[in-house]
Amino acid sequence: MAIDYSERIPNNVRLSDDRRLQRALEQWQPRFLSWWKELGPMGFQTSDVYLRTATSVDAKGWATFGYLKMPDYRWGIFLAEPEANRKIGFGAHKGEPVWQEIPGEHRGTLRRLIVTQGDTEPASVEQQRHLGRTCPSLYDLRNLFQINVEEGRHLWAMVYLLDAHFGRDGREEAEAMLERHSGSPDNPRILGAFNERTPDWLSLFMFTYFTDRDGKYQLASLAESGFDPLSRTCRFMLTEEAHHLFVGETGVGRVVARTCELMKAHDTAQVGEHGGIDLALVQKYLNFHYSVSLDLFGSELSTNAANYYTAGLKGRFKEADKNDDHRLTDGMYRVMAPENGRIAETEQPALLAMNEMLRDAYIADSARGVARWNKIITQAGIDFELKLPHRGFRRAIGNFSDVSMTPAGEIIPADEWRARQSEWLPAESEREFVTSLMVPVTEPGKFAGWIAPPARGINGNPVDFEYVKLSTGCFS
Ligand code: BYC
Ligand code: FE
Ligand code: FE
Repeated sequence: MAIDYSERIPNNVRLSDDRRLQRALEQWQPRFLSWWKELGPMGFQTSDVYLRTATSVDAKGWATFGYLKMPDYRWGIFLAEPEANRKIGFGAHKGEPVWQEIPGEHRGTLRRLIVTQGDTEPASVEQQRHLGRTCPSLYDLRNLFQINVEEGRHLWAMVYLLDAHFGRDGREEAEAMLERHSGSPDNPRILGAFNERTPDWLSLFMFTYFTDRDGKYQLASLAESGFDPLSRTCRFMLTEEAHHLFVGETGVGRVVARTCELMKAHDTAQVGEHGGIDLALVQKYLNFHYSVSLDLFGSELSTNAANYYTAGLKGRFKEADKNDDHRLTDGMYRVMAPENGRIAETEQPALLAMNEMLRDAYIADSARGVARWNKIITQAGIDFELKLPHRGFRRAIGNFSDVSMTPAGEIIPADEWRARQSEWLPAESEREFVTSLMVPVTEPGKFAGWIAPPARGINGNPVDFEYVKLSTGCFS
């Protein structure tokens, strides 16, 4: 179904047939826009940005590219096409027709899931709001803003579900989504990673590689939902997510490539004085972002997660590909936990281990990009390997939250860990160094000295295309 752009809120859900819902969303829209002005990207609101906009919802060919000022982006409500006769694929209701309305007994649970998902979207925009001022190129600036407007739209996607299916409670939740703020001491965002800072572009690339990847896995699990409107909205969100992950993977890859180039040119591993970021420091950023992102999967053993699955609300990643009964009432799953100073593997009821299953899929996926970064290093003839730290490293949630672990997986006393943490995590002085490299580069086709240019531009355009037409005062 095509998206109707003639309406105030573009949509493919026949919003004009539902006056109550339309009114609720139209009341929320100005609040969203004032939030965007106040806590969205700083500056650049009057610049023309080369953005893609969704024009239909099929996986391929939905995008139209053109210059837009960010506040004119048409945030709207786009659900993937319904699947005829879709059946619930897992849990106690497996085989029953999917729900178009929420069964009363699952209302509270589903609301909580939708709110948790929705909360992350504006949080990430808040976290990234000041980065435009230090963009390494117009190409990167455009990618940042593309991600920001789409995360804004992901919030719309969840607010639509809340307004359409949860009545008054839903409207209250929709407002609360604009009241919690990333890092706020009194009213923070719900999940840990979304209250961390994203102070520089290396952090942004790590965030979009590791934290947006949690988004991919969570959205894919929610796309399996028996609640069909949630499934359809997540399916479309996933098509947007692919670009966020691309920005992360290629962003880190370009930093690595530039560092290797400087290492060879100057015959040293310490490229700092030549304006690059040492591979050892890239590793520390990786350790930080990977560990906060692993926490986003929740505890290894979770009755919440078991209930989500049994109720048919949240499935596994690619549920249909799994070769089992899709109920898991008597399956087992291998889960790790610290035990007497070592890491023990135990067999646990699969239903309780849903979070760990998803985390395992995420870890395998995360490793693939790291391998590609390492290929850049080997091809440069350099002897260095980036590594994912052990899953128990620096965890705040779950089995490992009570132990202090090195990236290699050794459990050590807490005071030793504190004394040694600058071996594994960026020290304040290292963060300051990275910040000092963040000077804006805004000439088309030019790139900051700490990052290599991308292999190609966006939508078939050259790398030196003017991806953002800067307006006067956009940096102030
Ligand atoms: N920080 O039973 P447990 C994205 C809480 S990212 C703080 O193990 P459960 C995006 C938990 O809420 C995708 N608190 O948790 C990326 C619970 O609280 P209560 C976001 C945490 O429910 C980049 C307690 O600890 N989507 O889209 O099994 C840019 C016990 O935990 C954390 C979703 O998360 C944490 N990290 O699983 C933009 C999907 N972890 O009940 C966007 C929806 C756990 O004691 N959410 N807690 O108050 C879920 O599926 C589940 O809520 C979770 C947690 C997987 C997050
Ligand atoms: Fe998102
Ligand atoms: Fe994203």
